[in-house]
Amino acid sequence: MARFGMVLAVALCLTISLFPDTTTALSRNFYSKSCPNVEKIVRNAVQKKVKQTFVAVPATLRLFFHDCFVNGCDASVMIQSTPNNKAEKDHPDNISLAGDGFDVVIQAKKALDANPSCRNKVSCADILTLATRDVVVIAGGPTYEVELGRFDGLVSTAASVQGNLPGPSDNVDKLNALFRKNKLTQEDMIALSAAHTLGFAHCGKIFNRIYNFNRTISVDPTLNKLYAKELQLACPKNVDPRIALNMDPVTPKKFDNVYFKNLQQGKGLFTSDQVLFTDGRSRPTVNAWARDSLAFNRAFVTAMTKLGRVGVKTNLNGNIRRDCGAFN
Ligand code: HEM
Ligand SMILES: *[C@@H]1O[C@H](CO)[C@@H](O)[C@H](O)[C@H]1NC(C)=O
Ligand SMILES: CC(=O)N[C@H]1CO[C@H](CO)[C@@H](O)[C@@H]1O
Repeated sequence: MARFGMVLAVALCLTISLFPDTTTALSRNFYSKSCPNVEKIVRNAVQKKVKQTFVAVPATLRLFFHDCFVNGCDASVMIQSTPNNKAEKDHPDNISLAGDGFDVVIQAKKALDANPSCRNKVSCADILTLATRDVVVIAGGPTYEVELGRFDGLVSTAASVQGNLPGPSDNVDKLNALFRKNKLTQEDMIALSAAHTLGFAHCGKIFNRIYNFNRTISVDPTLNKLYAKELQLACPKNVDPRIALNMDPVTPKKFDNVYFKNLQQGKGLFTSDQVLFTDGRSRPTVNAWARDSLAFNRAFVTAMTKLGRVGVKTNLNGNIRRDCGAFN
């Protein structure tokens, strides 16, 4: 009987290792043997890059989100297009994936590769995940342990972006549906949306809210009146749609819960931000986190950790890229 139990246990172990469950394959000490200083090396490279340009902070955070929502957190967003393959980064939705986010990962990879034991041991997907935590901390956000062990994806196509990223005019139903597809709840969605406490957006994304909302009124009535005027000044009718605006008009370089306080005052930049307050289903959460920044920080850490588990690749359907921008 004991013998049978043993055989069963061995068989179970074999099954588990042959078919790794992608949600449990991640661990905090994945590189403890192969590259024990991975966290420190990445953090130093990120800090160096951010000292050169703060833009790297929001750029990295957004890059991580776009990577995870399209084909999983597998650095597929980093792949450069080739004559034969139009990659994810060349889909029009990428327009503000600022080059500095890509460069954060490239610089951190360079620093890792300069270390003989880490050389080509750490996936680009994990580097991006670590760098994202590091930029959040630099901007004043909460720190958290990062799960590691993602492998880099073997596929990246512009076509795969279509329909997988939220748009600035989305309502709560649309946002919930997209996030649910990635096993994220409405609370996760609201917490992650607060990433818009940092960074920039382009005038072209908000023209509809400040000039021709619909056939009867020009300005979105959920916009704070004074803020709408400011936006019209910053984005006059025929301005270059590439002109950039702060997403958080109050503390644009600080990761904080002011995002939610802004929503309470009608100062959400996008429709997709403001609806979190106007829709009665999400408003209680916005109010709670506007009041309690620690509760928000906890929810953000939970949501980022779950985001980091989306579509993770294993050694069976991924690898460790030698160059984050190209397949091996
Ligand atoms: C909830 C639905 C979301 C929508 C509709 C949305 C949409 C957008 C859009 C349209 C922009 C500006 C692009 C431009 O004008 O160039 C933007 C910027 C940004 N988004 Fe989101 N986003 C969403 C969620 C998220 C999430 C979950 C994160 C990260 C966790 C995120 C991080 C950022 C950051 C940091 C920026 C600023 C980028 C920069 O300054 O380079 N967004 N987002
Ligand atoms: C325009 O928007 C306002 C405010 O949301 C709404 O009351 C009105 O019915 C809309 N008009 C049209 C023609 O869609
Ligand atoms: C940064 C980046 O890769 N931008 C590209 C986004 O997609 C547009 C349209 O396909 C390209 O023209 C940009 O070069």
